[in-house]
Amino acid sequence: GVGSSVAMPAKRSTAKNSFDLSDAEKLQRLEQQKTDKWHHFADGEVILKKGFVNKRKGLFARKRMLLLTTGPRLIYIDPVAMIKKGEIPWSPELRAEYKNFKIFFVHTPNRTYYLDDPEGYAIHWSEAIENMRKLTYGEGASTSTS
Ligand code: 4IP
Repeated sequence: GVGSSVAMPAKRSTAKNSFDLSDAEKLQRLEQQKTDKWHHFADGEVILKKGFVNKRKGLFARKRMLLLTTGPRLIYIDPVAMIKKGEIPWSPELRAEYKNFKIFFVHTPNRTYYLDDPEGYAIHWSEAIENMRKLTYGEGASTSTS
């Protein structure tokens, strides 16, 4: 009958990476995400990666929860006050740079964000952000000027 074929989610064999979610996958993940304490900061988008980072500005670093969501968006939250503090603005010029195990940068036209992952997975962050950039804007976007 037709019943079984209707329930089959579209297989995305052309997906460039794990962030390229089908509509069905997105709905499923949003449903699962409702119990996540960071869900309401994600503005209805799927959280693709999250973790604590120290964001340095001037002399001091502030501990923030960083969310990479579909959209794409990069949202940072004060985990003590549980309030959103800001967003790293996406554009084709955004570029993530891995410095060492703990440190990575997110370059934007108006600012470079200095971030550190105390767990030492800075490379995962920079790769995730770069993957999202390529998925959103294409491989050719934002070629390095350095
Ligand atoms: C603040 O320093 C925090 O680092 C802010 O980060 C930062 O804002 C401020 O920069 C900076 O002055 P103090 O906490 O020592 O005052 P957060 O917003 O995460 O709390 P952003 O959001 O821009 O990094 P300014 O220049 O944006 O105000």
